[in-house]
Amino acid sequence: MKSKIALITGATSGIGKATATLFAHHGVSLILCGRRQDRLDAIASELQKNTNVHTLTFDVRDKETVFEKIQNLPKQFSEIDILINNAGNAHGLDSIQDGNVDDWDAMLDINVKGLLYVSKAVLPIFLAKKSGHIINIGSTAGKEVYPNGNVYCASKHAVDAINQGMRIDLNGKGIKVGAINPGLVATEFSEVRFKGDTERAEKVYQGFSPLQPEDIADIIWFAVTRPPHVNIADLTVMCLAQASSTIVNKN
Ligand code: NDP
Ligand code: 8X3
Repeated sequence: MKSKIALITGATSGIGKATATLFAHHGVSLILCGRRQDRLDAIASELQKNTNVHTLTFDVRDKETVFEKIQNLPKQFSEIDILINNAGNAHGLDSIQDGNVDDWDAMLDINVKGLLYVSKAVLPIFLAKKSGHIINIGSTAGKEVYPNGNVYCASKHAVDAINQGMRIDLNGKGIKVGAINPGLVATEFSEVRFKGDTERAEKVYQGFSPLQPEDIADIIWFAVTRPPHVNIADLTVMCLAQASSTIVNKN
């Protein structure tokens, strides 16, 4: 794995940052993406102790910049082997009748269209060398809709469909495609969903032991280190206390 190059979107926090840290530990060269330049710089400076790191600062909604930056990577980083489509968030938790249309735009533009733009920019590299691995970060919300989850759940159901569609269309081209679908993971996810209401965000993970971002990073590492003929197509993971999108055993 030391000769491999991985591009990770949403590497400034949570699952993406934990994955970057684990990959760096194993010597995988990294292209780390996110909007927050200061965080990318700090993470890069830490991980550069273990591996080569290049950062790309962009909003995945900004299609021109996504293509421009990925198409103009320095030679040392241009032959990407692994794409982790992780960038995304929920915005709001409201009924369909009370939902904010700007939140809807953000979730569909980031979680669905942003994932498509990054994939479309990376795919020519994979197709040219007839190899590559795409890991799409879906969610239990992409398997089961929960109350007030409407558009976030729709965005993750779309990721589920895109994951299947990618695997079908890329079949026979040497490219692995698979989704990891986490349940509740204690990251900045709820902080973003509740727009900085830390108290409300913390409550989401109280009374039980949620997944940690490192748990998901471990599973991603497992997926990318399978033998060449093995593809993890779709994997759902929850913490012990969680049984479904709506059933969580809290103390
Ligand atoms: P975090 O909020 O901790 O991380 C989200 C990451 O996405 C950040 O690095 C953020 O970077 C990046 N991001 C968000 N919006 C954009 C944007 N417009 N352009 C570029 N990057 C963006 O949350 P998680 O680590 O939990 O989330 C990662 C993925 O995991 C998401 O797809 C989420 O839906 C999914 N997921 C999370 C679960 C959970 O319970 N936490 C469960 C199931 C799935 P920056 O702000 O610097 O741009
Ligand atoms: C994130 C998990 O249950 O908050 O996708 O939607 S959940």
